[in-house]
Amino acid sequence: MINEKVVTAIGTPNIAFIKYWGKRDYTGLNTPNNSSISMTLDEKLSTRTSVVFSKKLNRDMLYINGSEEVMVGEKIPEKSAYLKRILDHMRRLAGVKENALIVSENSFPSSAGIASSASGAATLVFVLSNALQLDKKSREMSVIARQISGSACRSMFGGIVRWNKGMKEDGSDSYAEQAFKDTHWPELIDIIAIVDPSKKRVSSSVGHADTVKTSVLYPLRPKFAEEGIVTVEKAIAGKDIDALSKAIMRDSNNMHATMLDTWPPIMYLTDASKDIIYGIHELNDANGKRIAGYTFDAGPNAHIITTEKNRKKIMDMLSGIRGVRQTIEGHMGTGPRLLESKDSLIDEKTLTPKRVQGKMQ
Ligand code: 2P0
Repeated sequence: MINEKVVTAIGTPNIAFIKYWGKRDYTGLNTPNNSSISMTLDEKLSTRTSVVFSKKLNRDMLYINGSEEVMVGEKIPEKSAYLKRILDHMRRLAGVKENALIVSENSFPSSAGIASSASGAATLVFVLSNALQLDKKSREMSVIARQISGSACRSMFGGIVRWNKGMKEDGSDSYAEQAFKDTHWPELIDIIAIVDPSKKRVSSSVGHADTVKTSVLYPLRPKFAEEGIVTVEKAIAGKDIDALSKAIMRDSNNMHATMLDTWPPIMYLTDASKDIIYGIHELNDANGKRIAGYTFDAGPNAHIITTEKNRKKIMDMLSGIRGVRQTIEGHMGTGPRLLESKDSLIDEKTLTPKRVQGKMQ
């Protein structure tokens, strides 16, 4: 029997230092062609999710940022279909039959253009696992989160997280694990420079597939990425920002090169992104050693990885670049955690979201 209590959790995004681009499987397993490694960010950007399972609910209901997502019927959108599949899977594991009300909110500034899928999926799996009393180890939860969105598996842990690609066809050995605690290198920061908040032209899911299918450069990438992980782990162990910066810049450039080599080409970087790339190289040259590195996901916004003592130099450089609209400073995060009932997004008496369409309370 499920206890009909509302459970609430908070989770955060991550920024990959060595990136995931290209899958072995396109049936929803999201098994990657290479391992990846990332830094989980702190709660400045976060997802808060509440869930309740109850006999009183006559269907599953999911609200994201104040609006209801379609969870039933044939017209169910692809994203909701995945969520529904994961919900059903976790309910089966727990032997629970009751319907669920799930309410999720992102704290991301709507103008930020920062993907929230990893944060959202990781928080969802974490909160469901707790509400269903599944007593899952984070590693097992990462395997589930991976199936909603690959990069989400890395947000199941805090600190520096490695997602091992695994070998098995069923994906059971493709899990994330913590490589370094969040306390290992607290001075390491991610200055996010927003240059374009609009929705990307090519979705990651389509991009992953098209690059693997058509890029002649792509076959070189998995080995390069695996070597990059060794270099990144060594640099982080030694708190070596010079070596870390080089490894992440080369990996980002390598991934974006395979994107450009995709047919038809995928181009996420804009002129402002390129100005930041040149700006970082000039700054590093002027310092006689690397003090920062850039990395770009499937979009034009820059993540500049540096240490706190170099913050001002980076900010001064960014202030000279037209097209930088906003900067957000991210620190190392601790991974998802439960919140108290006062932070719940669900009214326990009426089993309804505390608000629909509007601002987070
Ligand atoms: C990453 N990205 O490692 C890389 C870098 C974008 C570039 O993971 O299809 O949204 O849901 O598994 O996780 C974006 O891809 O793709 C991504 P799906 P996902 O962070």
